[in-house]
Amino acid sequence: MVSSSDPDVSTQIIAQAKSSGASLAGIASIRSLRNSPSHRVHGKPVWPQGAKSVLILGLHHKETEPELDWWDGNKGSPGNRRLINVANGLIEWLKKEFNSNAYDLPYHVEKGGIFLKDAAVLAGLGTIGMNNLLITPEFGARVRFRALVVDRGLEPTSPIDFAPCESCDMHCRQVCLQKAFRSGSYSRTFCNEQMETDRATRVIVKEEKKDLPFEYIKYCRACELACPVGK
Ligand code: B12
Repeated sequence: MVSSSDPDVSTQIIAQAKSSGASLAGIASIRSLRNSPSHRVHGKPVWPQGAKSVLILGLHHKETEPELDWWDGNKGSPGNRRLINVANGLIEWLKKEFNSNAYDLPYHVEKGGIFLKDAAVLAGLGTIGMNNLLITPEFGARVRFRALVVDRGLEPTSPIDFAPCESCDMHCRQVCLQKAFRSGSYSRTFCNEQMETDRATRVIVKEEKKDLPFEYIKYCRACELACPVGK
């Protein structure tokens, strides 16, 4: 019989996630996530009953496909909807293959979601960079995340030894329109001012295009797109 923490099970799950459309996937234990910096400092979500593992999915948001990132209020953005579809397919697959229950977590922490960057670090997808974003070896910071919790103790994928910012002259910080790193670390308040400007200058389109709404917000990605990793 295959044990649920068998590394082979985790390998199969990650392979299935990638073949369903995720660019990256990894696994962390709920126990490690409960103790991660953001969950320790900013309160603990109410985890679905029986949750033992987190499956974190990443989608590459290529610079050449900016529309993946445009927010329209209909479950976020086209990229987020893609991730939701991958997550829903995996929920069915996990039930069928391993008789495991999995739940797709909301995006927002205040609605029961988790801190996705913490989960991605713990699952070994990358490291927190000088732009305050999760930097992956493959795609730099140009990745968006979604998470599922699973009611089985799956073998985690471990954090990686990856420090790309050590030898970088921090283009990410130089391009920030709000100088949000002026104190030497990331300021949520200054960054959020840009997000508010972006909301106020939302795009209203006249012509309908596939999977794109009439109105959407192009949130700033300057610190993300300036990152040379994975280019
Ligand atoms: C609220 C929010 C915002 C707010 C506030 C951001 C903030 N960092 O405080 C605003 C609106 C300003 C914002 C802006 C942006 N956001 Co935002 N945001 C979120 C959201 C919903 C929650 C993040 C949060 O509140 N974190 C808590 C704060 C305190 O954490 P923090 O500043 O990141 O610092 C923590 C980590 O660095 C961590 N940490 C540090 N070192 C280590 C080491 C280890 C081992 C571990 C485990 C953790 C860890 O501990 C710190 C303290 O808690 C997440 C989605 C989610 N559910 O997670 C997306 C998310 C973080 N945002 C994302 C993005 C892309 C952006 C923007 C580029 C805008 C855009 N185009 O989407 C900017 C970039 C800002 C930046 N440079 O950080 C992505 C990040 C992807 C990535 N590659 O990292 C996320 C994950 C959403 C997604 N779709 O995947 N965001």
